[in-house]
Parts: sequence; structure tokens; C-alpha cells
Amino acid sequence: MQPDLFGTRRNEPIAPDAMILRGIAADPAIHHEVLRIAEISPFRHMQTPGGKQIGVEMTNCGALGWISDRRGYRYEPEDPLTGKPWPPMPPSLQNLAETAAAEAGFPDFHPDACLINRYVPGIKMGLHQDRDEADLTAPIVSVSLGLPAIFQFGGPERRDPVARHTLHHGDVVVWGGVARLNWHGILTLRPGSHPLTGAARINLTFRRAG
Ligand code: MD3
Ligand code: FE
Repeated sequence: MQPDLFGTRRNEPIAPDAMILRGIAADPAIHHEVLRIAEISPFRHMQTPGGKQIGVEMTNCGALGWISDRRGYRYEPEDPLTGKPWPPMPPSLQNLAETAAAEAGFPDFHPDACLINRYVPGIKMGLHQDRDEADLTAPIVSVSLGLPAIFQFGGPERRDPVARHTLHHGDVVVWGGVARLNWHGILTLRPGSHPLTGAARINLTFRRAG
């Protein structure tokens, strides 16, 4: 890693083992890859085990994809909508995730799954933990595109206090180590329009699931 002599990198540690890398994924080529993926495996509303519809629309790329249905939450190699494997993870996206993880102190991260969430105004993601992955020592890398959103970040216990951070187009966040099982969520998306995504926010989360 080169030293950051001019302070041009804006790495914001937000908690132990959690860091925001501002604006490093603003290249429209990243959003174009998402559109290509969604042509093969479209965004869709999944069902919760309780039979409700999840408000966020989802798809995946990579060897494994996260799904939810009446039978539970899990990772699967095939898209249940198409009956075919999830689209492969584009090398540009994999490189972005691995470079961001290394920058945040996780040089050995090799994701095999990327969950892609699409929010429109009025949609939120309630506080939850991510614990469906086989290897909880691997970090998660998240990439935000389009409309800004307020991210809520708590601690390892549901009752722990929650901090708020606004995530903008191109921001990447790396979560690992002691932050890996922290509670988190996204507040209701505010109305707006972004030149690349229109009235939507897209979030990619790169994971080691298998
Ligand atoms: C902190 N997505 O897909 S990304 C999810 O913006 C999810 O769509 C949100 O939570 C979104 O599960 C937040 C940030 C994020 C993702 C995973 C984490 C933060 C995390 C796992 C552990 C701790
Ligand atoms: Fe999550």
C-alpha cells in the first residue's frame, strides 16, 4: 500500500473492524455490471419463512446466492426463479471487493457470493444480523450505488446503541472481525432521483458464504 501523503483517501473508521471508503465505487461501469446481472437473474421480492414479502428487491451473482422462502434463509448455487446458476461474479466487482477489504485490513478475502439489494423510496431494511454464512471470520464488503440512505449500525447485542451513517453513491464499507455480527439496517429510503439509478438505491454485499 502507498502512503497517503496528501490525505486524498478518505477512510472513515466507524467502529473497531468497520471502515467506510468514500466514493471508491462511483464508476458507472459498476452499475452497468449490475444491470447485466439483472438481465439474467432479475430483481425480485423474496418471501420470508413467515410468508411475508420482503420489501427490498434482490438478486445475486457468484457461485452462491442468498435466498429466502417459506423454508428459511440460506445460500443456493441456483436461482430458484430461472432454475439456472446465478450469473458469475464479474472480475471487476470481485477485484473491487478484494481491494477494499485489503485496504481495510482484510487481505485474504475472496468472496463467493454477492447479494444485490434494490431499494425504492419508502422501502427499508429492519435491524438484523448476517449469520447465514459458513465462515464468520471473513468480512463483508458493501457497495452503495444511487440514492443516499441512512445506515444504522449497532453492536453485537440487539439492545446495543445504534449509530447512523449516511451512505452515498460509490461508498464502500468493510465489516469484519469484532464487527461481523453487529446489528444493522437501512432507514426508509427518501424520495429522489439519481442520474445513474433513477429513483432507487442499489447495495451489493460481497460475502464468503460457502
Ligand atoms: C454490518 N444490506 O444485505 S449493507 C444485507 O444497504 C444488508 O442493503 C444493507 O444489511 C444494505 O444484509 C446494509 C452494510 C452491511 C452489510 C452486512 C453487514 C453491514 C454489515 C454485516 C455485519 C455487520
Ligand atoms: Fe445485513
